[in-house]
Amino acid sequence: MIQNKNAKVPVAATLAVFAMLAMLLITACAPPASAPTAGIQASNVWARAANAGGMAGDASSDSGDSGMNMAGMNSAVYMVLSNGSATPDRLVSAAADVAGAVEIHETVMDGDVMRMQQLTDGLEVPANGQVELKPGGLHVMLIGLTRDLNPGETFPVTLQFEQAGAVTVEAEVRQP
Ligand SMILES: [Cu+2]
Repeated sequence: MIQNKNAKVPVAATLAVFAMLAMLLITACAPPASAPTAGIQASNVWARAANAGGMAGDASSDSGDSGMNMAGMNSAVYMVLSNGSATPDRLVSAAADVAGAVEIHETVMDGDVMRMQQLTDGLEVPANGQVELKPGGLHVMLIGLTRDLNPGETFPVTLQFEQAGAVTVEAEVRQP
């Protein structure tokens, strides 16, 4: 009986530690493709499917009002940004290998015309709040695609926040 007692205490303690570690791991892994950094979580990250360009016979008569002269086509990344901290944060820039340039844009109505404009001061994510980037609204603009974005593929996007620092997420390509 004494042997049993001696053996039981450390086993129970070890099990408790294991259980705690397991819970921590499960918690940490629950939101896929999100940052380990405290505060900012990006969820439902997706990008609009697009061709990088160069399709013969497809004269793009799109009257570009932004004066972009990039060779490739554009796309955009959408997501929900959640800030779990008590401090407001700000998405200041973004980067992705699949595009020549990446900007933070908003879509505004200019009379009957939808226009996009760059948010040069970035995008605030309120304390304990969230911001949705979605078609027709806020988005991360991919300018001058360097390759096709085919539905089902994923690619990394690195988001730079004032407080949380760099947060890399996986964007899933979708045909909206
Ligand atoms: Cu845009």
